[in-house]
Amino acid sequence: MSVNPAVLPLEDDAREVLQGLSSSPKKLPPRLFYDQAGSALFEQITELPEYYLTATEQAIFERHAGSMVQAAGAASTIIELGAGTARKTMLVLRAALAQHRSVTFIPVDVSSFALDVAQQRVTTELPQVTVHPLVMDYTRKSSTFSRIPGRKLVLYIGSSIGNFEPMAASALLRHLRSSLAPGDSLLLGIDMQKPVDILLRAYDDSAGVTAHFNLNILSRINREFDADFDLAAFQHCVRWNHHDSRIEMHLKSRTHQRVHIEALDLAVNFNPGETIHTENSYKFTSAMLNALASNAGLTIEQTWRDERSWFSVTLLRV
Ligand code: AVI
Repeated sequence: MSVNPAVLPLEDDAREVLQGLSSSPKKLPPRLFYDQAGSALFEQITELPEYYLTATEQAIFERHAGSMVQAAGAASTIIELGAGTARKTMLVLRAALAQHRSVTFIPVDVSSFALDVAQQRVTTELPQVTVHPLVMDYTRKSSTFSRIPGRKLVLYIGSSIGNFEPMAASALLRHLRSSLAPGDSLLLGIDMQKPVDILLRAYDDSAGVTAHFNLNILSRINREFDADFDLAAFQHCVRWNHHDSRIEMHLKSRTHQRVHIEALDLAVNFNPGETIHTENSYKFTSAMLNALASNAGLTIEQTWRDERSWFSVTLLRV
């Protein structure tokens, strides 16, 4: 492998791709999954029968959104980190409208496209809600929230926190806490530990959508960094890491190969079976959740679960 330092300074993505593919074992940042094709593939994943997360969390919201909003107290401003298709959010907003005279919804995302979709949906279905979209990378900056008036409820659902390593997850929540006021709260959706075969199937579905999602990260690097990854020469690979309580996704090289990444002036050699680690998805126990909350300085107020305790939504208080 050759690395030419003359290409520095680099943008964040470029720097992480360069460092990740130059390290051993090789890795790539999971945020690169979410280009337009990757976001569409992720939407497909959420509808797969094996990917129980979305439907299970949705059922928890269907049953308990009213109690969640009630437990959050006087919060009539709802901030959602990472705007999705807003299906679960609609349940929370409806419950909030039933309890408050006026409700403001602030979807936060790096993608203005995702925000447009969320805004469109909410204004069409719930015109009484005032929507103020915020284009922002909440993983780096959430201080803007302190300028928003009134009692706030932040939604961070869909197990998104599970894609961060424990230290980074605590740091993110700590940072979020410091941008909120005492009495504000956070609804956190997390995926719980469960039999390993169920976990493995959720990340290696029979239709191959997750494999496609994982390999799409290489298409993005080909396009954005002028690289020549041959997608057929890599295999989607899923592992349960018992020690760290996480599902890991990797891309395994099928052969001995050399990949060129022109924009980074980088050539990377792969041995047969060598992997690129692309994602961690942590699966929680109650003890892990307690540790996350206390490291972030947040108090666990109430938790709602499905009957199998596969997923949980916890209200944390600032
Ligand atoms: C976005 N995130 C919560 C998903 C997860 O389950 O960790 C990403 C994903 N990766 C593969 N399938 C879904």
